Amino acid sequence: MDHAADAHRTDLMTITRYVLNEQSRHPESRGDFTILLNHIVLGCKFVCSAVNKAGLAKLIGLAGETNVQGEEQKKLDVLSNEVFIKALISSGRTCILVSEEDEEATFVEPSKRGRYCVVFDPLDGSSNIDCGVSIGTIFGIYAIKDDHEPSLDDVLQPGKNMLAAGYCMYGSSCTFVLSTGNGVNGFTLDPSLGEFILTHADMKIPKKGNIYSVNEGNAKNWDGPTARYVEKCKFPTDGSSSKSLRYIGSMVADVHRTLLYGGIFLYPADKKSPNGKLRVLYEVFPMSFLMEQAGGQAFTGKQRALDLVPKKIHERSPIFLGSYDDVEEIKALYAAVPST
Ligand code: AFP
Repeated sequence: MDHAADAHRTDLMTITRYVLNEQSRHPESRGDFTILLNHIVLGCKFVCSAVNKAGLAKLIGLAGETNVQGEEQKKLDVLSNEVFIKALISSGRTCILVSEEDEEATFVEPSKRGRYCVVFDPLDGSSNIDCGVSIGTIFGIYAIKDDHEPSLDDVLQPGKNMLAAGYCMYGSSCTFVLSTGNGVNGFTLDPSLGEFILTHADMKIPKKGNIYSVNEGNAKNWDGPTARYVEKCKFPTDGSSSKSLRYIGSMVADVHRTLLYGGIFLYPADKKSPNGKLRVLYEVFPMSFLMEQAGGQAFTGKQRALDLVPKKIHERSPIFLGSYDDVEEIKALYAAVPST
């Protein structure tokens, strides 16, 4: 009997234990971050359970529909948003919340305030819910600058100032990927325990990949560098093999695959959407933070994505992220174009 392997299987590193271990490296820490993260994890467990039984519970459908009891049914993304907002406020550790679902930021009332700002998309990829494709929650965490009245400036900060970022993917298993600025770790929900267990320690993205991921239906509106890059993926001129195309249309799933297998994910600007589609605060920044922490890169077409300073909470930006070498190639193509 392999007692060493057995001990490994019985010594479970839960996400809470992992964050507590991290906390012990900061003697000044009071455990606030651990508490906040526990509330985010709770929200993810709720959404995971709701996504799993969505068909059964008739959660899928238009907001405002009524069920047989005459109660208003909520769309899964609306419901997820409510769960996260309530979980985050009740943590007592947040002061500003920015959600994809809410036009305005939520300022937590003074009696329940803490020092963290959370930017999040409670259920990204929701147009995929009805066909059972993987969807996810994305979040980023900032701390307020000093002891002052919180203001929007506390969240309109470059992504490099985030303290932590992550996502939870509701797929064939429920996977929580987290970085607190010290590498990237992946945890998988063990439904029998109700706990996220460390399954992907110190994730590193391959330096170069052979997959590109983009909505090619937008090709007629792309700019020159994006069009040239995708052409090179399909018809390489340096003797290398063509890359494979994989595109789910659900950012969490596309980025998760990119992180594990390598390659590049692109949501570029185009003639119809000069700023691309994806939102800076709760899509571009958290995913760029994770990519950099895993050894990859994230680029907007003009600059390092994490250097961007958003002016509005729902601002959009083009994004190219993934394996270091693949992003380097697209950077070179943009650098070759004289700026206008
Ligand atoms: P939905 O939430 O409307 O499904 O949008 C998902 C998303 O924001 C992101 O998860 C995808 O990467 C991207 O949009 C897909 O956009 P296209 O449908 O334009 O390819």
